[in-house]
Amino acid sequence: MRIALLGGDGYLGWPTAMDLASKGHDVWVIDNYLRRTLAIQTGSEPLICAPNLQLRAQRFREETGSEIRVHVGDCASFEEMERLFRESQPEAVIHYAEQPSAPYSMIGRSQARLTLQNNLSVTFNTIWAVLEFAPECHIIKLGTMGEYGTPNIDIEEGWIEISHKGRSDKFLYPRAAGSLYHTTKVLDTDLLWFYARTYGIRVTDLMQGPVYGLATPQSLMHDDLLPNFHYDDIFGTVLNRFLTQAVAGIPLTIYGEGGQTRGYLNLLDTLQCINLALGSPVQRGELRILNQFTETFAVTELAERVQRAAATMGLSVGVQHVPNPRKEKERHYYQPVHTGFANLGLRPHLLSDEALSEMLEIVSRYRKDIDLAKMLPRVRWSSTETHALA
Ligand code: USQ
Repeated sequence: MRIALLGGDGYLGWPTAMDLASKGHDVWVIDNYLRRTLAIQTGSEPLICAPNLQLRAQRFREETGSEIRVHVGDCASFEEMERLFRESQPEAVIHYAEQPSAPYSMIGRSQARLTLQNNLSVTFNTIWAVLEFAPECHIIKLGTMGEYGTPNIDIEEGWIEISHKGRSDKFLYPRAAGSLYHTTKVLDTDLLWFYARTYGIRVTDLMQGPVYGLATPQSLMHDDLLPNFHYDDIFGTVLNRFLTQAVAGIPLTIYGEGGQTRGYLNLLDTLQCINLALGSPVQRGELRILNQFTETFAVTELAERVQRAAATMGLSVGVQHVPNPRKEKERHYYQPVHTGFANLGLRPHLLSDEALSEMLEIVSRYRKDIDLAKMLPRVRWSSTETHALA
């Protein structure tokens, strides 16, 4: 297939580009390095500093003989999207090109505005580029499990039947996001649903949980091909942070009680899910929503797993309960359905001790680059207080 991949420099974007190109697809990536810029501005540089996209694509070609076409450009500019779509004539577009950090979106007004404008503009431009230049194109959009929040009832897969005063209808499952970043994903879903039901675009919206891991068949070929790996409080996701903290020998930073439960998945399963979504395009006018995770864990359970795996490598790791900087429930019911991908054939890579040890070993290679100043949370979910970072 001809595939346009928006946000191809990211933690998920680059491994996805390599995976699809290795499978013989024609892959065009576009990225404006927004996350790299924001990471520098907030002192949140990744542990593994990846070369730029051209150099990565060149290294990938040397290692595999496969091509990834690179555009450095901003998807929030419609002209850039028009150029990409005219050139690539995509049969599918994978939209990852968003400001991805909940803490970043909560620093202050300008960060909130950037998150809102960037994320909504890119989704809007994706929709219009499809309408104008590739109307049959399947949009595969990265949403988040965080759109649903943590309701006290089971979370369905995108939609819910509601009976009310003797009548019933099907609606988008209620959303209650916990950060401005997550709220932009809720707004994206509403935009996509409007354009699907009104203009007949085809959309798969992926409600993904926090992702962990580094190793894919291509990323292991050369250190230049590893994904960006963040462990800081702003761009690092919780398990990647715990792995790095374990290697650095500092206690794992559990926010509050640690009963916060989320649906997690291995980077390898993100790749599988994208392939499954690509291989099962939806009808014109359909918005398919798939819950994309393989297992649920409370933060305390993740910490215990990391401690256990670290112990097998001779690392003795403690935990610290730091005051929770976020507004979120620390003990709650959490029962999300996730049968959609299982029915499409997903074979999960579960969080085994072996998987954790492999990740710990890769992170250990970069131990000397770990900056302990990046461990404690700097952004609080608090009213209009001015943050040092703002
Ligand atoms: N947490 C800790 N200690 C830490 C870091 C986080 O206890 O050192 C807790 C958080 O309070 C939260 C949970 O771990 O309850 C998950 O936090 P996270 O930073 O791993 O994930 P989150 O901010 O929700 O965002 C990440 C990605 C985002 C994606 C989302 C999926 O950055 O792009 O959309 O995971 S989900 O969480 O399902 O919404």
